[in-house]
Amino acid sequence: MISKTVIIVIVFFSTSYSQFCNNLNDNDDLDWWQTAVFYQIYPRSFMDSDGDGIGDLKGITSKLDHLKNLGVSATWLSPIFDSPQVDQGYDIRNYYEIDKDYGTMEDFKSLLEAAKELGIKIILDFVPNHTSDQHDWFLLSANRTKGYEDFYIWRDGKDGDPHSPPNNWLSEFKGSAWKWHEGRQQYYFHDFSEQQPDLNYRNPMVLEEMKKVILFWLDMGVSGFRMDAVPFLVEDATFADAPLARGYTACDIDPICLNRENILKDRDETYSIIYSFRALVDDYAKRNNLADPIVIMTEAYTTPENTVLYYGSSTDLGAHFTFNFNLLTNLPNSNFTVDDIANAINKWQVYLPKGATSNWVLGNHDNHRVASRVGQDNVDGFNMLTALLPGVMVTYNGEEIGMPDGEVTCEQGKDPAAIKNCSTFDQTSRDFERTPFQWDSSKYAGFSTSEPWLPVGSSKNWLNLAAQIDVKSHYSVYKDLITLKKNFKKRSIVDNLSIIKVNEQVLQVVRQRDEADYILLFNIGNSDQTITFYRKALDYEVVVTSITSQRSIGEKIDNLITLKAHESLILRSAELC
Ligand SMILES: *[C@@H]1O[C@H](CO)[C@@H](O)[C@H](O)[C@H]1NC(C)=O
Ligand SMILES: *[C@@H]1O[C@H](CO)[C@@H](O)[C@H](O)[C@H]1NC(C)=O
Ligand SMILES: CC(=O)N[C@H]1CO[C@H](CO)[C@@H](O)[C@@H]1O
Ligand SMILES: CC(=O)N[C@H]1CO[C@H](CO)[C@@H](O)[C@@H]1O
Ligand SMILES: [Ca+2]
Ligand SMILES: [Ca+2]
Repeated sequence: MISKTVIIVIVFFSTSYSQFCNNLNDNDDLDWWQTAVFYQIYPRSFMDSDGDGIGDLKGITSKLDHLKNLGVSATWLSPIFDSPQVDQGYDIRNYYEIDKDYGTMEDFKSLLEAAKELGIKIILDFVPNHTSDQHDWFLLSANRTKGYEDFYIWRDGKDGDPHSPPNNWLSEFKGSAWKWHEGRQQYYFHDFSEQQPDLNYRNPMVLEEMKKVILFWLDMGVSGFRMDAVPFLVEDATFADAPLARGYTACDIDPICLNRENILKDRDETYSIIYSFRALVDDYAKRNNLADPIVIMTEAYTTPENTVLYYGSSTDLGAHFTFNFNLLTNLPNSNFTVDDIANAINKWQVYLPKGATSNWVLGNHDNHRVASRVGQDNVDGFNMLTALLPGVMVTYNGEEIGMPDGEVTCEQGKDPAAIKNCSTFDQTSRDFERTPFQWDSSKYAGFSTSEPWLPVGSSKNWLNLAAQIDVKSHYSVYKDLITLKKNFKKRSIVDNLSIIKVNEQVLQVVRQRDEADYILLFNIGNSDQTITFYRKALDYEVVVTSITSQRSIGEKIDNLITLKAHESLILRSAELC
């Protein structure tokens, strides 16, 4: 029986497949990024080449073969620019220099070159909302140097009182978003830490400067940008207090108690800025006759309605894609259900503009790792899900081997927002998902020869890349998935997706394409499940299996099937074209 919570999008075709097959054109591939796997590297924790305990660019270069072996198309690097590292590089002091922790400009050029040889594109993290308080622009603005006075958002205290912030706005990192500056005798605004003053995008010079930054790195040879925290680019110009969010009677620490929409975030001006960045990179690609487009991806934690605005329209193109965090935010702990997964997918599909490229994010350096959120045994099923769903797949480094969170105490912690208050560190810290990559089981997990900046997770003894190379493992499953995903590069006339709740424990995803039907069967629970599942074609065979599965590749699958606890499978119908 099908429960009423089932969300089904099933389309029955009256037309035969062979009719579509006739129209197939071998050369009609999608653009490289539309079916790409973007692998996020957190440079500080990926690979340390010089034994100072901090990951670096030479370390990344030395591990590019890992990315090549995985088959990923591109990697985006969390910020590598000169920074006091108050917020792990999201506080940039100089957009044109590599931070000394990570190496030199020469190291970066070598990385680009080596990556290019392997066919891996490099995407940089672009942080437009704020700089470090040690950036030259801020120093010049603070002493009112001509031309820089309004580079940041400066205000007098309320009613001229230097001890009273201009209004009730709160920082994402808690507490007032205003910081008194002794030198300038004014407050400045900061959405994140007080060492990250917000740039003033109402000043056209700021936008011009940021465009120069983009062009500089394009000239260097990068393939695109991931744009950080974009909903926060512009604030309300009247500086009126933000109203309390529904259900709150007071608000002075956590910004969640303020209704920030249209005041502190998600303002219309924000989208135009992204559209202007898109126009800039398109123009660059055109002027330089680049074979491949330069890609922009935006990071926006906001409502689905607002998220999709970053895509823009046919007249105002925006981001190539904007991160879809639904699978992250809808499944916050191991207590998730099949409905939660189905809702997370459908919620996104509903809002995705027609013709836009979809994308699926399972993790990043701001959220607990997949294995810790959904359970180690479900890692393969979730990787299968994001590989099978249409569009871009985004992987945070370590998720390909199913790394769980590491263990970090408040004293060892580095996350600025969390270490402020040790009593809530366990709930708020982002350090757990930032522990070093587990290359092997040695003392420092093959990451470094000395004590790493964050402790190595205890799971390295049984969970590390070396142990997964030649055996059936999360790693081998992930590689199989990327191989499978290459099938989706070709444009397909039919590309229909159905998300089906088979029962409380089993999710089915059907993707019907010209060449074949693909089916994911995913048992998220602890017990075996015998099911019958929706199928259109007659013959299905197994193409990818989870490590919890005992089935072999090529095995034919009957209508009636018993899935082991946490077993997940991708099936493929017989070749249709
Ligand atoms: C203002 O600050 C800049 C940067 O620190 C410095 O170079 C300049 O000399 C300062 N100007 C004045 C008038 O203090
Ligand atoms: C898990 O879900 C059940 C039922 O909805 C709920 O009672 C329980 O509190 C949840 N546990 C956690 C850890 O969220
Ligand atoms: C996922 C991500 O990159 N989050 C970043 C968003 O921006 C703030 C401020 O720059 C960072 O602290 C987060 O790490
Ligand atoms: C529900 C759905 O997405 N149906 C689509 C299935 O694929 C055909 C061909 O691409 C579309 O025309 C339908 O809209
Ligand atoms: Ca180092
Ligand atoms: Ca801002």
